[in-house]
Amino acid sequence: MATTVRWKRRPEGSNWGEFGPGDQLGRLNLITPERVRAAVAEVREGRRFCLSLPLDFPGGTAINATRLPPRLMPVMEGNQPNMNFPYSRKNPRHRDVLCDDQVLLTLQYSTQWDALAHIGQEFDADDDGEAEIVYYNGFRAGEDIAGPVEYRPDGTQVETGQETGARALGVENMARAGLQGRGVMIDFKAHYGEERVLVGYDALMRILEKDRVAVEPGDLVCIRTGFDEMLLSMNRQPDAAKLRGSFAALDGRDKGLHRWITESGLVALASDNIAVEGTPARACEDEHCTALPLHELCLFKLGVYLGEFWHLSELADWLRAHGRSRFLLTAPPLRLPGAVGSPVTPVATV
Ligand code: UVW
Repeated sequence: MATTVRWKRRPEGSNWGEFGPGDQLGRLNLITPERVRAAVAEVREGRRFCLSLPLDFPGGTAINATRLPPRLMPVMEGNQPNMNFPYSRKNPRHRDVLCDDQVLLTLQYSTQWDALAHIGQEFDADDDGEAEIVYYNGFRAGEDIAGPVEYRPDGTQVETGQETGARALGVENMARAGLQGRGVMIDFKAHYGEERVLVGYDALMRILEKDRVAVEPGDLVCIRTGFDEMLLSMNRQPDAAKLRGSFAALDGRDKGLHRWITESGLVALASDNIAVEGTPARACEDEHCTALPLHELCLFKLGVYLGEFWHLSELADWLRAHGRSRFLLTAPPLRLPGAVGSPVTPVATV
């Protein structure tokens, strides 16, 4: 990968270039060996929590019509499915039995990470007066993030003949970095119960102060809203309207919150809900405004990762009962080259 600067203008409030012109890791650069040692020092009991939902949750397509539940299938050998396949069929002396499967998996259906290639913007990074599609640190649609069609500014689309995949900013970068660090839990449910509220900077600061939670550079911040418990109770038949109308979520349009995310040095925001930020975002009066303001700030401007549909309730309850908020978090995504998001089975150790 060339290390020339890819942009002449960078978005206001972005940190593009601060980790180098070819940087693809973003804030993961802040998880130094010293910070991993600090995370490991949070392990006192040796107890572990699985922070993933079963990957067939939420269930169906009511939450997102374009993301499908995983479909398991046997690997086929000719027309013969390799499930409970007796080797004796091939060689009567063999007694082995084989199961071998494959899956059709929407990578962001359930507990997931968004990679930095997940959300870009139409932005004039080369300062020629016209916006082009760019991603974190100026990586480009087409050259770096490839898809089957090019969406042109005049509203047309043409086939590219390219294979789909992120040649930069893909999820494999997070995996190769060995994503592990200090998790910090912020418990909205303990303060708001099931009430639907958008939490901005002021309210967040009150919660941090009340619960004595400190967020430091390099931290992986988890926000428990209560969404996961309700979702699990719906047992794969989610009532999308009820879920969307319940629980506190971050107010993505709150400028104070943006400042805090920028200045805190946090590396990731993971939540048990659909999008970390409340969706749809509050109405915006500007001519151009982003539909997903925290996605824009985090993935596009700062190289901060977003985790969604995490299963946080058991850990959050345990931490609160023990007067703690910090833990060791180990959460590498799949090392799947070119993917823009990934299922993850995060493990918290306390
Ligand atoms: C979108 O819905 C676009 O993304 P996410 O899954 O990150 O919320």
